[in-house]
Amino acid sequence: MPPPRLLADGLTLFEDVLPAPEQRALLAAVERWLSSGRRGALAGKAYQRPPDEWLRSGQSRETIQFGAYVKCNKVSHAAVPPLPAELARLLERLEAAAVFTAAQRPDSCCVNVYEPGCWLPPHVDSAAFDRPFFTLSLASAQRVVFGEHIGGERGEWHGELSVLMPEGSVLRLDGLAAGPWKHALPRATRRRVSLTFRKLGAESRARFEAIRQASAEAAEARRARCLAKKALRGRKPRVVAGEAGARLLWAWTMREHILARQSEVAVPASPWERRSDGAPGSCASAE
Ligand SMILES: O=C(O)CCC(=O)C(=O)O
Repeated sequence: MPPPRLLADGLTLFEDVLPAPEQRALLAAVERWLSSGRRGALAGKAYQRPPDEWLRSGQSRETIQFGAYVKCNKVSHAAVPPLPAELARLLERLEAAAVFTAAQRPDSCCVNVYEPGCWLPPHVDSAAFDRPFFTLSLASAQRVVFGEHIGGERGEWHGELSVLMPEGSVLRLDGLAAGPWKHALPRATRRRVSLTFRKLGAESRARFEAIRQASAEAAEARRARCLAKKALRGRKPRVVAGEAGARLLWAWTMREHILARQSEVAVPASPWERRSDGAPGSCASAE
């Protein structure tokens, strides 16, 4: 691996980090995730396709997100799967190659799939992510434009610096290069896949965890109330695991108990005795 090249403040290019056979293996994994995502088989919001309107103009790309969910450069608590084994192994390799230190090790990845003509507008990555962050390039070598002011429109960008990202290379963004400098992706000339690795800041991670936990508890409580209502209406209970199951069993047992007590204390129904004048009353043997 050649020595890293410092291109500007905080901007470092690591070339030939991943040999060709490993690039192919990673691309094959991306294709598997992509086809699962397209048929709705990836958990949570892991797979995202840009709106048709954006696709028509070439803006954006298909994404698969692990570890953190980002939409329009905003990070939210929405659930996505954790980093898969393939990416955990890749991170070990990048750490061994001194692309980052153990303390900087990313915990999320956005896999970007750009078809020819796709581009990204100038932006600074969300401040919810620690610096530095890293992008591994696969499938074709494309450019990224950096600058405090990036001019142009719809994928025709110009700025202070234009960097070619070869296949198998990693670009590390830190310092000025990670903000306030922006970066933008010009229209891809060929299909390109990139993996952006970032570490969610501790404060954001704790906040998102707390939101997820509270909403899981609220959903569980709603489910338990719903099951209990059904049981009290006399629906036969199914065996349900966990707290919801225990509540359901309790509701059903209470219902059975109340019904049993009712039948013990109720006076058996008897036909009214008939009076001799035919009116309901005292004498049953009128005929
Ligand atoms: O694909 C790349 O090289 C960069 C992607 C990017 O800027 C982003 O996901 O915010």
